[in-house]
Formats: sequence, C-alpha cells, structure tokens
Amino acid sequence: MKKVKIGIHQHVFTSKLNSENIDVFDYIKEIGFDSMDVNLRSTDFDFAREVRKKAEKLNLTLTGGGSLPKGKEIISQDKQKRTEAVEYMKEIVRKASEMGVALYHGLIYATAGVFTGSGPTSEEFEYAVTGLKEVANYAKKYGVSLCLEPANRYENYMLNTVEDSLKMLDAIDEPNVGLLLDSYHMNIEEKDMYKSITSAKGRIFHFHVNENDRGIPGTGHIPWDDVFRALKDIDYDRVVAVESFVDNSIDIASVVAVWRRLAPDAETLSIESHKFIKQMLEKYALT
Ligand SMILES: [Mn+2]
Repeated sequence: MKKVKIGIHQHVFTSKLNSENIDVFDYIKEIGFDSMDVNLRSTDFDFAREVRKKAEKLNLTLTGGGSLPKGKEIISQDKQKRTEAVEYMKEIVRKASEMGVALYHGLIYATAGVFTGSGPTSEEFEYAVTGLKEVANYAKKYGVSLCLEPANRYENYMLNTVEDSLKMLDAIDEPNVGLLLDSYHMNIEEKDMYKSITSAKGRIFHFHVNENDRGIPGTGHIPWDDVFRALKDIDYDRVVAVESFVDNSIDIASVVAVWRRLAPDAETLSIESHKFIKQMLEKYALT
C-alpha cells in the first residue's frame, strides 16, 4: 500500500467543477494521481454529491481549499463581521462533508489581501483563535479537520511562518486542527526548510509541493531534497499536492498574482509534476 499520496489542485484545470469537467478526475487518475485538492468555495452545494460519487468510484482522496474571501473577515474589529465569517466557514464544513472532503484548508485564519498596515495584534490573534475553535468544534460532528496554511507576507499579515502557526495551533488546542505547509510560501518566509518542516512534526495534515515560481516542481530552486528528507524524518504519511496555475484567466490567478504562463499547458504540468514528485517519494522511501 502506498504511504504518501500524490495530489494535484483542481486549479490546474478549472476554477469551478461541474458536470462538464468532472471527467478531470478520470484524467488525473490515469496519470497516476491519488488525490485532488478541490475548491470548496466555487463548487455548488447541489453538485457536491456528484463530486463525492465520482471520487469514490475512482478511489481518489479529496482535500478542500477554502480560503476566506473578501468580506468574510474572522479577525475584523467588527463583531458582526467575525460572526459572519464563522457562519460562512460552517457552511463550507457542511459542503465539505457532503463532498466527502475530510480536510478544509487554506488561508482561513485571516482574509487574503486584507491589510491594516501593521503586524497582527494580540486581539486579532485571539479573534482568529476563538473563531477557529468554534468552527473546529462544529467540524468534528462532520468528521472534518481544519488546516491553517501559513502564507507569505504579500498575501496576509497574520500567519507567515511555521513558528507563528504552531503558536496559533497551540492556542486553538483542538485535535482536528493542523497545518498545511506550502514550499512556495516557505521559500519566502523560512530560513531553513528542513528545520521548519521537522519543527511541525505530527501537526502537518497536508503539504503543497510548489516550485518557487509555482511552476512545475523540480524546475526551479526549491531545495527539494531538504523538503522530502524532512517529510521522511517526521514520518509524513498524508498527501503531497502540486498547486499550480497554467491559465491566468482562471479567477484565482489574480488572487495569487500569477500573470504569466508557468507551464506550456495543464497536460505537461500534471504529467511532469507527477513524475518529479514520484521520483522524490521513491528516493526518500515515502512511497
Ligand atoms: Mn498552497
């Protein structure tokens, strides 16, 4: 049986899953992927069950991205806004459960692109902890876990590093809350990839193996040996997924500031990424 699974983000292909493109699951399965990161926000509730059925049929694991959109602000000074953000997240949890998604991950501790001009205050930190604890307890009833994904300074000011994220996890103190680490963000914020990953042993629920330019892994300067050696040393046994974008007409591209083609096409990106990740997993006996 395989230990670490190889995943790919739906954004390589589409920003919204529907009956016309759900065959992408067959496509990635054929390449050899075991898992897909689906977009929990854009998928219609009515289509959630179809997604689940298709994934189950193909024996694909699904994880779900659902970063807080503008207007949903869990660390707002306005209590009403914080409540709305928490309610929104509970709805995402219900949808995840309907879709057969057990991990709800992303920038869920703050809103991407919303800045105050200062670093995080202790009050904002507490707002995030209180809100996430409530969502986490709600999510337990649905068998869903939450993953905080620390993201680079240009996307948010609350959690940029693994160290800060571990502090927030300790404060939330719920077993169904962990981390999603992403080598693209880590490359900007961490001094030592190996040390940062191993410092979060047992707390990493998902991992994005992204190149420094978010193109095909293995074609840039991420220290991949440090990354996979660290995953080996912490006995990581979940999914490593590539999260890239080839089509900048996809609406998510503007959120992550991708303005150029990072690979010739989705086919090349998926095949080459899978090949590289598999090779690294084999090298470190993670497969
Ligand atoms: Mn990511």
